[in-house]
Amino acid sequence: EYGMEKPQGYNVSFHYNPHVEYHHFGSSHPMKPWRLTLTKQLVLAYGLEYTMDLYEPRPASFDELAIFHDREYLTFLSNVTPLNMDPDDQSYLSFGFGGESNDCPVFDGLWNYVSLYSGASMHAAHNLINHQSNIAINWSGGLHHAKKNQASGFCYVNDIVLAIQHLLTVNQRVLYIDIDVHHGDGVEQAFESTDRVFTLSYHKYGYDKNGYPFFPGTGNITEMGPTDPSNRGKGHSLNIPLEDGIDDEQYKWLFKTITGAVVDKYQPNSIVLQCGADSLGGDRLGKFNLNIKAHGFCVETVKNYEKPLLLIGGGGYTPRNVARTWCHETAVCVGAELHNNLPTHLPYIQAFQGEENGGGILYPDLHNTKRHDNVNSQAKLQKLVTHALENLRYMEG
Ligand code: V1P
Ligand code: CA
Ligand code: ZN
Repeated sequence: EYGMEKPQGYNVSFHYNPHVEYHHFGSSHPMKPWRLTLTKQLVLAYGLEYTMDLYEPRPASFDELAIFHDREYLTFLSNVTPLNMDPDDQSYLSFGFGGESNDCPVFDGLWNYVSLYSGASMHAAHNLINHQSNIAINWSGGLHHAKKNQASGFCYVNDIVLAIQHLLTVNQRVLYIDIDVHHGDGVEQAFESTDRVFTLSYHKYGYDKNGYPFFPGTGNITEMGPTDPSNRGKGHSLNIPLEDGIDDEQYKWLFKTITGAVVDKYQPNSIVLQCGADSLGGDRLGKFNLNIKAHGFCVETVKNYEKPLLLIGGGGYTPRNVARTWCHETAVCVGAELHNNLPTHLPYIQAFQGEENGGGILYPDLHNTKRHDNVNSQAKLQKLVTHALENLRYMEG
């Protein structure tokens, strides 16, 4: 691979295997892979495919997934089907299936699905390693809750961990940033004992009025990884717990201040940004009030650090807004501005019409569409920033 001519100019690559979108978690399940169909259609309708290198990556193999995951877990995952599964089986439960909420259902083609989104993240990492891309995008990935031997929160295989492991074959330090409304616990845990990955997650944290924690219930500001001074991972996780209703200006300020400080201090060789779109206003599961351009501001900010960048998807449960956001962020990567009126030749345009506000446009006002009052006071956020910057001092030995 070395010795090859490095391509001229600035390259953005788009890694997408359309077979992912044919998988269904179940009709009442919030995770809808078809949001990826909408995303791809928007990207094409705006003509963004001419500004990027497009790849249709092959599915990852069992052995590739076993670089992070336990083989017993993968064997189970590759064999289980809706017809042969046994809800009373001990391994079924211990591998994270079943349970009251059934967050991780067994569905047809599950193994194919996990291999496809993981293959795309690994291929995107591969492109960064070979200097074929400055930014590599996989909107089908970002499944940050999966553990090495357990499915969790709609995530079965952790494509992010696999991609980072791949980057670590050539990069000394990788920075992982997570703007999904949920805590990126699986990635944090996977790298808790190394100083070669720094994990930074912004998320909602706290309890609802019935005393139930917001999923997954971890990620307070005091959680900074191992505390043992002999552990190399000490101080290499930073969590930014936020409350309901955070708005554009607050989030942008927090993101720029804290992420900037982490980049200055940690000096990563490459960056992985998980762009979960459930942090938008009006999300079916999320609690924040962000607009599309504020979410995209995070991508723009990270792009401006000028490091090899892997952009991946994640959560996002109001499909039309997921598609709008990821299309906008694809445009941010290639440096294009998109007109607000959706292209009239867009297939599935019905999905973007007939909304109370936002019908037929790319940038609807999402602020308070689900009426989550903003309970983040400026004083609390200021204290949070101070605490976060203090935490960064624990990074060195
Ligand atoms: O809150 C839970 C359960 C309750 N148990 C004690 C855990 N599960 C959440 C899972 C959210 C997963 C988010 C994934 C991601 O970070 C990355 C892709 O975005 C949950 C929720 C909720 N409102 O938090 N599961 C469901 N809703 C659910 C609803 C309908 C059918 C199946 C699951
Ligand atoms: Ca997050
Ligand atoms: Zn999420």
